[in-house]
Amino acid sequence: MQRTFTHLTIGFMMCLTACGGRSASSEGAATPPPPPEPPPEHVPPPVEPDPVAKPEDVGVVILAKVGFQTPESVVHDPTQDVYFVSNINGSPTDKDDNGFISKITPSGEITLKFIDGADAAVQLNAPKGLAVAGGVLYVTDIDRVRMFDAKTGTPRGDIVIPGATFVNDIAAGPDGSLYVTDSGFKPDFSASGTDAVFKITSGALRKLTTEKDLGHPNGVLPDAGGTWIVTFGSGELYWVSDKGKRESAQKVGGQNDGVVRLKDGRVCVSSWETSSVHCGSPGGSFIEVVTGVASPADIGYDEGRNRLLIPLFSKDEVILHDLPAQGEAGEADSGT
Ligand SMILES: [Ca+2]
Ligand SMILES: [Ca+2]
Repeated sequence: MQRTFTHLTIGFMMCLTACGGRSASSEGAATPPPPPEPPPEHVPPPVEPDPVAKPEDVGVVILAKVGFQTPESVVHDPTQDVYFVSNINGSPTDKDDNGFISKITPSGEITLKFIDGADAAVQLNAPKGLAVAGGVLYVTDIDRVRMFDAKTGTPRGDIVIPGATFVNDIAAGPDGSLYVTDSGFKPDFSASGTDAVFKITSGALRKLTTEKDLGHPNGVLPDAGGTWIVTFGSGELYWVSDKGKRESAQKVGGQNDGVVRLKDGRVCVSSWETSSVHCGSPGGSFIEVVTGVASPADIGYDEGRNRLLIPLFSKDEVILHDLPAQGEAGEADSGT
């Protein structure tokens, strides 16, 4: 495995130097800090023709071959102005305690194992959804939500979700409560029947809806009174109110994973089926704003920079993808 710290930029070169993040080895053993890496190399884009960039793009940075292992989610912590990346490292359902959380600065400097399951004090199996609220980094992990100090990475306990099989995304709502999905998968990805949307308020867990077939809910985007959900199974976007009512369902993409809201109000959904990020308004049409991104998992959004944060689950890469400024937005694509 190549250990070079590689910075691939397409389009406008925006990642500067100083990308001296540690490129720690992938197999997450309890290793001492690795010896200093050779100087970072800037290499031209290799043969891989990912057509993620378009001339209209302000900037696209691909963080590749830096040690990510099955990255599932990227979230922006606006307080510290850093991005966190969850790395499942292995199967999404294995309790192997080798998961880790990376920390990235907006210019691309990486602390690969900011939080590491290999540390004796840290339990992390298959970290997926991430949320930052009140100085706490929330991390979903198969059947629970783990909490860490967002500044230091120190563990702060966990919230068990009884019976859950595949706890996936998490996000904080405007009232400070947390919304969490269980995608309802067994290790072989057959249905476990535990599909659910939960709301956690002051540590108390409540199942929002008792409906059986929720289409394998994945990404969550809370708003006042409930949350938008995107589904991996049925390829939908729908709203679940705090009263448990499911409404406003529509098809978007397919095999949907993450969902964020842009500062211009549009909602963006990542789709494995189309290898794209689709943006639009619920109830209206959606267009592909970013294309050619294979296995785009739980996307994040840096509002200040109007930047999508896209983990490529199967490629061990993270893309920092600036969007066109407001007013000239969105039509950068044929929208097939
Ligand atoms: Ca793991
Ligand atoms: Ca997800």
